[in-house]
Amino acid sequence: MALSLTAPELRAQDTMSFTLMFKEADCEITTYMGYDRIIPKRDRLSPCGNPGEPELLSYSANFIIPPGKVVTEVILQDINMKQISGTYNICPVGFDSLDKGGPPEPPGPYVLEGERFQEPVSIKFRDPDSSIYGSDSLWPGIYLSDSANDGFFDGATIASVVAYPFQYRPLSGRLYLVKKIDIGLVITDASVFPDRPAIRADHIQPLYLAAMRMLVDNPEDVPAWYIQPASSENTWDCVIVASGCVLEANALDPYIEWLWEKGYRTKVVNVQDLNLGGSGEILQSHIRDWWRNEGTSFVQLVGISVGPDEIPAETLWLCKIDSSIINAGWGVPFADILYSSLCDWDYNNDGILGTLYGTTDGGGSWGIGPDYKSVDFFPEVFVGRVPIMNCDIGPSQVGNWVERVMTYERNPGNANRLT
Ligand SMILES: [Ca+2]
Ligand SMILES: [Ca+2]
Repeated sequence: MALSLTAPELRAQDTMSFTLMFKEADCEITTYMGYDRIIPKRDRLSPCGNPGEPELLSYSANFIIPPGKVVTEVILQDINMKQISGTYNICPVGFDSLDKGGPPEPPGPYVLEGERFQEPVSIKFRDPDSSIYGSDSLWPGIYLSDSANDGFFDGATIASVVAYPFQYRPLSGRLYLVKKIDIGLVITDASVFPDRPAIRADHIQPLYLAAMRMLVDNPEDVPAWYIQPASSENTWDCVIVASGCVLEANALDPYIEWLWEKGYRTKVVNVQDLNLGGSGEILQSHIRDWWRNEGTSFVQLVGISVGPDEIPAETLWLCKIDSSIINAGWGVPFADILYSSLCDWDYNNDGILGTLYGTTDGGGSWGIGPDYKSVDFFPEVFVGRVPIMNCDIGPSQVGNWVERVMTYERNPGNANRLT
């Protein structure tokens, strides 16, 4: 989709052009409790809006751009829109609110599959926002986010832009589909060049290439802008991090042998040798080093944090949170994504990781948090965790886990593509 820009032709600042296409088959319009709902049928198309607003869909467009570049401006170049036949009473956002006067809903998709909503008694809609529903102005009336987020996937720079392919006139019930959006991304030199892996085993690299092609809307540009690691047979494809007591009990040995049998060169690391002192950031820096220099693509963490010498479980302030959510019993979630997407999760260096929204004091701010700027969700390595509790019973728990995993992997039934 990019125009004729190739590496030597890119100037310090330039505009790359892309086109997004949408069709009616990308969604399904259903009725529910007297409203019409647009159900997404395409990856990266999801419900959007704030409670009370018409629930339309947004599309997260990802574009690979040249390494060492950054997007400074997003330009809407052209659109082609058509009306969808019929008239619609689009439902307001707020299906899973606790009640009309309750706390804001916890983060999560507003659209869930049918069964959750089959008990109307427990469901109360947010009131439709009368200033929107009483108007015939085009909603949302914007077609693109006005800026792009730059993230990194395996050393490639991915610019993410939000597109709004549905537009709605509430009073007359007219619904429109944006069939085509032409987007210009103004790019310039970034202040940092992304980290990227030096080496990787031949049998693993196709996984990353396929993921990259699925991730972006301009897969034809992947060969030009994705610098693939050098082929190597001197890699640690898989790293297992476990507590010394688990390793001493040899409970993982059959699993490690199985990984080698499958062709994954597997390194085993005793977490006590890493001197983490309870810091997830230090563990992340080790994983980043393995990914960058040793060809590591898979990390299996065995154990949860029961002390400073164990594998840390960090809480990340990923979601919109305020005191009413905390009072309602919604805590700050534990998340291992910092071991997977190897970006800086503490941009403002306050020791609190992943403050993407809100404030860490439980105050009422709903704005973008200080760590938002440096975070992306594109994983550089595949990370799993076996949540065993402690050394007293850990080895036997690991033994059970190993037995189940190997039984499944050897006899996956209809799920063999997942192993
Ligand atoms: Ca990343
Ligand atoms: Ca922080």
